[in-house]
Amino acid sequence: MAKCILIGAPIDAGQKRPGCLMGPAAYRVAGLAREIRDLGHGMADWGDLALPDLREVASANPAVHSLPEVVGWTEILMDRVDDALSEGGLPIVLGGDHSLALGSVAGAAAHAERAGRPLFLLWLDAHSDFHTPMTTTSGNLHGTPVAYIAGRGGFDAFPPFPAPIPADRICLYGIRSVDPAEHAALLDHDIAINDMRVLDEHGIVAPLRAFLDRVRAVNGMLHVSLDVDFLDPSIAPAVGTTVPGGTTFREAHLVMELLHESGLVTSLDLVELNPFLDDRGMTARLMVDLVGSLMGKKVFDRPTRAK
Ligand code: B3U
Ligand code: MN
Ligand code: MN
Repeated sequence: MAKCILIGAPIDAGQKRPGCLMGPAAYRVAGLAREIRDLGHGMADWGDLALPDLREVASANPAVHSLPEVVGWTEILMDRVDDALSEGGLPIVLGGDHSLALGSVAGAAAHAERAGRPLFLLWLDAHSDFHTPMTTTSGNLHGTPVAYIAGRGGFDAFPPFPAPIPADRICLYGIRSVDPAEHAALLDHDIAINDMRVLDEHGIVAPLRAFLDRVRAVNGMLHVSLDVDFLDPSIAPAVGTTVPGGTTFREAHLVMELLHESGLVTSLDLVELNPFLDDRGMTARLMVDLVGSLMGKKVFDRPTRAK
């Protein structure tokens, strides 16, 4: 059984639409802690983090906004996620927009480095989030974490990423929106890009199993970053950047069930939920249900498929 630790990260500085900072509260209202506890896991809620005092940091790209805030969140999240892992916990970071992953994955990487284990990253998202602060045209830093994690340049204002994750340990899954600058940079990196073309042809299971096999083969740690827009907007409307053609309810649950069966997940982000845009809490509830599947909820409890 896991010891889950909820870490609220009410951050919306990584994009421009207000509302994401209500995310942690919505997960609590939707019963996330109860869902986890009812499955027999340990559960601690560390409450919501507060933004530390901000430092002056300049951006060379005038489009970038809220850089001091995002740097501040990165520093605090890095420490807290590292702390949670050091206590033997499974940190679940409640966002907040996706810029929080700059800090959560950095914390997981710091811990993995000390533990002498390789860290892998599964990015469940419509977007590749592979901009640097120099290439983004929207100026929204929620579009940059994968580049930071992979060790790309342009992040001078941020703490140096502890042990960047080699491209072949990163798996993008559900991708259907990539900007030209991201596309060009991705061509230079050996990152597994499971866009919708790949998932439509091979199905949702095979590419994920292949990645999980690689994590297992080297006793890796696995950070999963789940962006609400991984899901189709018809079932998950509470997100600022809806992209049609996302994963269905059943596909998303299957992904979570496979992750549970793998036993490999060591940290998790839930990001981009904007409760202000939700329809009677349906997106918050779906995200909680998906965490349930990730933590072992089953319709029928058959012996785990040997793998
Ligand atoms: N690539 C675009 C759009 C985007 C990225 N991540 C989200 N949206 N959620 C950008 O602004 O960087
Ligand atoms: Mn994202
Ligand atoms: Mn996204």
